[in-house]
Amino acid sequence: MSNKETHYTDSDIQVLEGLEAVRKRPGMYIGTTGEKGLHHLVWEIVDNAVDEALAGFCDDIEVIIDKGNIIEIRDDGRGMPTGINEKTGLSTIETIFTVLHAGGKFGGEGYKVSGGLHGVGASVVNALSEWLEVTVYRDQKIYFQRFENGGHPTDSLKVIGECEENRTGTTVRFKADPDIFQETTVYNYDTLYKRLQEICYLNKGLRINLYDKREDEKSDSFIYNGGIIEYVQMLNKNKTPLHEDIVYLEGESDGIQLEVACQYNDGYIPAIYSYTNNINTYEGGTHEDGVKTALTRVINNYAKNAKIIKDNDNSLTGDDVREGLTMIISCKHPDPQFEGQTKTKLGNIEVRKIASDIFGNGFERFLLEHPDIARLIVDKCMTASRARIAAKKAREMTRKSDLDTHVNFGGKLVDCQEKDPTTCEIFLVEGDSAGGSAIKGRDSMHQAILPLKGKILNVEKARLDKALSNDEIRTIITAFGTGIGQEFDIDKLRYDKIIIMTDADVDGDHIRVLLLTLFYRFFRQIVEQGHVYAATPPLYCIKHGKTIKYVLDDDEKDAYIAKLQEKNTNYVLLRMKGLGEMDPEELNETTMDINKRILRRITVEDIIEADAAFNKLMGEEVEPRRKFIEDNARYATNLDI
Ligand code: TSJ
Repeated sequence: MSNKETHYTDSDIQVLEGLEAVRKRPGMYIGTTGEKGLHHLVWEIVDNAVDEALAGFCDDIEVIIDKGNIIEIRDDGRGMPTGINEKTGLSTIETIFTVLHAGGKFGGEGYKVSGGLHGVGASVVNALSEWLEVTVYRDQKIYFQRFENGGHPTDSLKVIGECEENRTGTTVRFKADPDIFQETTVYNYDTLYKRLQEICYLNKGLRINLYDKREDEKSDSFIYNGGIIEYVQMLNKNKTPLHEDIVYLEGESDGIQLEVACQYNDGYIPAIYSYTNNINTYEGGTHEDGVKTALTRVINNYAKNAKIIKDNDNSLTGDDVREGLTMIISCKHPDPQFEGQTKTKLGNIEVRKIASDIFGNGFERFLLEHPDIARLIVDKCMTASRARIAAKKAREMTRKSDLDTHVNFGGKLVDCQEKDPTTCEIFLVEGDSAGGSAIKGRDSMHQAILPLKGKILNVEKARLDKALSNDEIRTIITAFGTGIGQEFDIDKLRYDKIIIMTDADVDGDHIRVLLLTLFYRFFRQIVEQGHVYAATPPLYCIKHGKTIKYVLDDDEKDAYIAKLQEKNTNYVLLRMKGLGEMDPEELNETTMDINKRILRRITVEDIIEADAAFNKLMGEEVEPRRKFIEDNARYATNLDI
């Protein structure tokens, strides 16, 4: 045996040990081996093609879900380098696919602006695949290599044909290993759609085509020449913008790029989304802080210089200037530090000043150059400020009277006997008749009932001070015990669980969304700390013999009945009409009994999504509403929030 061969064998063993480590602990590399981890494989490969596009060498990326849940990703870039890597003695391509963390070192100059959550790359995907094939079109040749069983090459990189001179690019095709992804190897078209669309919004001019070649063939093509400007337009599509022109600012400093697009609408909830290297920095960070600080500073300065606010007036607060603001912040950083619980908070301290300067200077100029828009924005912030001050007064009033006498319960709240909040629950129940049944059917020691009459006021559409003069809302605030705004104190929450109990129909969904909007505005922490739930009343009751089975939806009903039919069991199917029509025992059994009921915990993201979904449904525009209802026909009576 020659030295060379011995050496090759050694490195080969080393290589496979690396990939074996990935297969032993996949979670360390892709987070989970569930559905999320499965899709992570796609992002890792797509990121490489996006990098090639951002380097300016590729226009089109195709993402194909093939029959059998095989993924194929193609780009028309330069084609991966086909030479030999000195360190490993293997081809560069084989190195990238078999050496852990090789991507960065062999990826050429220039920083990667995409980069996956863990930045682990192609070798991890290879390790977790039943098989993977790479084809490179370059120098009029077609190169090919195949790997099997978690990354074992079946042969070295080979030329398998010739191609036209102008044909270049890289294609990667792989099948996720079902031994690793035991939960599922089925890709979700919507998940790919949403993320690929987001990537295209964040990178103007980049085209990504998505194809589904499984049973129901479909395809979509994403390209946004306006980039994040079009992203903001899309987010505000079903809202009423305050001004037509979208504010767009960009700049670069020390290799750090920043882009911001924003537009105010006539609502009150801010929608500010920030990204770094195409990754949603959900927990914010220095880029977001810098921009927010500059926004508050610039608007205050403008308003003072224009003598709209006087020197001794109160300044506008951050909350005042963000009401109804839709904003996308996109930072591209050569060496991002991600922090926070979910590693989605940008930590690089130098970014704060860069972001503040780029946005601040640009936004100041924008206001000076667009005095009409500036006036609208400042007026809106002033209204927010006045409402905040009025609300504070109203709040103080609410607090005083309520704490003393509980008069504002107005006899509506039927409280529980227990005073220890950790074992108490409050049900917010749609309608008096359901409220009546809930009162009779409850566990009066631990369960309080607050019946709500019809639709509560939409706090998204109403001013704060008006919202606070609304009886229903005051009762809710008083019942919770926490106070709101600056007086808010989560430790005073009188119930561990706040349970929204509405019918499984469009009206019920609407009431739930209105309540959630209220919570989002006044009691965000209650939602964030997981105290808010939706009760899930059953849609059907199936009786057979002495058994009574409640089921939540049509799928569950069909499955249950199919089983009964298999066994030739007779049954009676009853559709549960509404909460109001259930007697107290039924209501208790199906929706309230802590041992039998099903509760869904509601998160802040749920609220944002539900709010967007409902805006579409309730919007004036017929087209988006029709499309939304068609797309979601299955959920029309049970919005998934
Ligand atoms: F990494 C990978 F295999 F997963 C992958 C890489 C998957 C896909 C779909 C595309 C790519 C990829 C890599 N597309 N384009 C590139 N480009 C390069 O690797 C490349 C090409 C030429 C040069 C050069 O300096 O000539 C440098 C690089 C990094």
